[in-house]
Amino acid sequence: MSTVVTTELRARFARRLSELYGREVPAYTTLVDVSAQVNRRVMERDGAAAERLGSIDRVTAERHGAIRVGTPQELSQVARVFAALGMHPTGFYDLRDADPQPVPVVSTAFRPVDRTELARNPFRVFTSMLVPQDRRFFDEDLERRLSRFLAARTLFPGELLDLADRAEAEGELGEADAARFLDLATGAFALSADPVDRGWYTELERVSGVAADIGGVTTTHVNHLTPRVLDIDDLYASMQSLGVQMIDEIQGPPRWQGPDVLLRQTSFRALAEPRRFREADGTIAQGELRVRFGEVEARGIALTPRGRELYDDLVAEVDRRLAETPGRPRQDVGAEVWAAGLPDTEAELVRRDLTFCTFRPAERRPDGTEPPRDLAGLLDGGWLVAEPIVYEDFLPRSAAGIFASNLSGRGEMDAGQGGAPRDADWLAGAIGRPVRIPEQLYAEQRAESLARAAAALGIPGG
Ligand code: OOG
Ligand code: NI
Repeated sequence: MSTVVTTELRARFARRLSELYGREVPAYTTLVDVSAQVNRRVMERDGAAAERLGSIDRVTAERHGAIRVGTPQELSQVARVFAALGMHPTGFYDLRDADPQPVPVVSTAFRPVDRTELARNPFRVFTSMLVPQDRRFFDEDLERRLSRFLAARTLFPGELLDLADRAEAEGELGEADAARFLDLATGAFALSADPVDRGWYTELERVSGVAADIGGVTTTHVNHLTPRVLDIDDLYASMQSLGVQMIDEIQGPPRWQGPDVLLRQTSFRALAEPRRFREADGTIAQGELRVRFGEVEARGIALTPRGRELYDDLVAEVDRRLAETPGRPRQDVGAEVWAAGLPDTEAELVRRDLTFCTFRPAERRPDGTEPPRDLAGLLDGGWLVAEPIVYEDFLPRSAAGIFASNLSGRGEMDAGQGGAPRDADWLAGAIGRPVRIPEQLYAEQRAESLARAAAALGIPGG
């Protein structure tokens, strides 16, 4: 009997989720179509350079999803489903103190971690977990009722989790089990027709729209699915000319003359979707909620810790200048600050240890001489070629911005300490799985490539 291995399960799941979301949110299909048009335009315009950060096949198929859960138990169940798909918790994002708008969640991303798997299918899911214990958002009484509500619901059926555990342990499932697993996994993220308790939802909404979306209902759902584009400025303009209202800004780095780094994202506003409500008197009424939206992203080169520090300084500088001269578009100030603060070529970014890359021996090397022993010499002398590593992760400020731009009210929040410390180690303990650190993964890839290249050039010890 034929089997379906992890990579294929992930690719099929990504397709199934995309079909589901396209049926549920038709505007998503428009976004995917426009993204494909933009990518075709960039391929025609830039030729081979367009594929510098990933083959057009990878980029066209590439999506990230976003989901939201309520408890560490739910998160560890989600982790089992994603492990079956070869997706592992990577990165930790605390959005509770995000500037300018805090959100009562901590997040991680489930994604493939090695380069071959990413190249085969890079599907990832930004996954947020509510923190009802945080006193800036929830008082003791609300925390107690919220926790009781969350503890009483089941997001993932036992059969799904059993199949997930088997797929993780064996690295594959038989065709029939794979089909069943994919039905159940996709179904777990479909929008439920169950009525929403109006009073409870509204009470949570006063604290935060995200708290209501997570803890105000008995199920979970995919919040958005994000295609990747090669030119997000073109995408933004194209969507607007189709009459789709986009959020005010593209989040992340500005458009500038240098190579794309990290991640630029934008979204269209959440759309009203019909939902059923249970009113205080027990009757069921039709209503609507606006929680699900469309997002699109352009991925750039991963920054080293040094590059990230510089990036954070540039962001702070842009904020400072905007505070001094309000009214100027962030994009303009950003481009100006970036041009002054960052080298604008890939080679110079690598030389200054600001971006991550892998190294391979050049096809045509200098002959008759010994290779130098230092990296700069090897690059300058034409012995080694650097290839950029694409950023596979997320940005907390952009994530909070994406959350915030799609909330109707600001919610109520107390100042001061929340009293619920959370970090990557806490998360790892809570779900019983290691949480990978993105910069470490990139650094390992670089080190491995360097060791291989050194061996190929006959340099001892790397
Ligand atoms: C997640 C918002 C963040 C991203 O790509 O940064 C996000 C959510 O709305 O659940 O999706
Ligand atoms: Ni997203």
